[in-house]
Amino acid sequence: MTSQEADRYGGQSVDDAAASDFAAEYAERGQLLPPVAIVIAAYNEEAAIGPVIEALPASICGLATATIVVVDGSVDGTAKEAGAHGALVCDVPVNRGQGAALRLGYRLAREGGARYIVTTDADGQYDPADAQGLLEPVLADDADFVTGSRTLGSEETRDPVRKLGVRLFAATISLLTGQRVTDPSFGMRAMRAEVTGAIQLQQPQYQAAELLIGVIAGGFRVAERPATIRRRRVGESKKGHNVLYGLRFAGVILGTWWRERHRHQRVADVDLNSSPADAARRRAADADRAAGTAGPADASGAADAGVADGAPAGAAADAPSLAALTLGEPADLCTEPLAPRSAKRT
Ligand SMILES: Nc1nc2c(ncn2[C@@H]2O[C@H](COP(=O)(O)OP(=O)(O)OP(=O)(O)O)[C@@H](O)[C@H]2O)c(=O)[nH]1
Ligand SMILES: [Mg+2]
Repeated sequence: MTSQEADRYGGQSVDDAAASDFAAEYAERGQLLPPVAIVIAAYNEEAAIGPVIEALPASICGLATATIVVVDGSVDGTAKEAGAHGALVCDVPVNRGQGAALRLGYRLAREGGARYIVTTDADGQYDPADAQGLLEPVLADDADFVTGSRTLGSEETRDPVRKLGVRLFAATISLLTGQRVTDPSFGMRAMRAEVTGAIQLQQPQYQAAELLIGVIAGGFRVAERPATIRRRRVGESKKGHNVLYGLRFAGVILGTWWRERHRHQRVADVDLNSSPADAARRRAADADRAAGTAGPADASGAADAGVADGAPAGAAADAPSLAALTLGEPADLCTEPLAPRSAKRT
């Protein structure tokens, strides 16, 4: 991938420069993170970010937390406020979007040695108390990725279009992937940190569906737990109104599904065209590599490319629903993937 293409797919050079500034600014504090990193993307959230950070728990399920806030191109005092309230702040000079900011935050979390990542938003819509219920299944090794669900929990909005949109997109993703999903756009989630380095994340803004379909496609164990979403009380949505939001979200669902389908198909084709002995050797090598690379440090290498490949070659055959739907993706976007610990789904 050329550097121009890398920038088009989300800005590897921007990520690298920001990560290097972050490392220089925080030194050991950024390199020796506690087990749980809470990652927040924030854009012009000066009035909201402080109370959000203050309300976050110092530990979740007994594990200490650190908060990483990725601000990009904000024109207000978001970065300063976040820092003043104790977060580690990565202040990127250009605005790229929530997806790019989260991807960078995941990378910083992995490179700092965090074992688990929890995401939330800067606008106070999510209840910090829900984080525990999301992390528990990951710690219990029942899931690799747990998203909150307003459909299983509660929501304050009375906007019928929003409500319908969430249910429609949930049904679409469930149908396309074979994994039952009830809320594909919930911003509070918990996951094993390395999962974020093992999937391809190239959406600059609307990452939620790409992340969710990516982890399902990667054969990771996905679960949902009831959670709450409130109305935004401070500031306004950065993502446009319902119709625009809906159209873009739909585009990401279909685009990601198509991409992952192609990828799995290509892996399946390689297996079909190999002799059984070659295919077995390749799978054994994949398994060995996965066993040896299933740590945060290695996973970060994939994300360093700005786009990471989440469809572990050896996992294609282990991801039944996606094996049926897969088709391909440009080779230059691929990096050595990380295999899921199991294809079991919850
Ligand atoms: N760093 C960064 N963060 C962003 C950007 N756009 C949105 N965000 C953050 O992403 C989070 C979600 O953005 P919102 O605008 O609330 O979007 P949403 O919650 O998906 O949708 P709403 O229901 O309309 O609020 C907030 O913390 C925003 O500050 C961006 O361009 N850069
Ligand atoms: Mg919001």
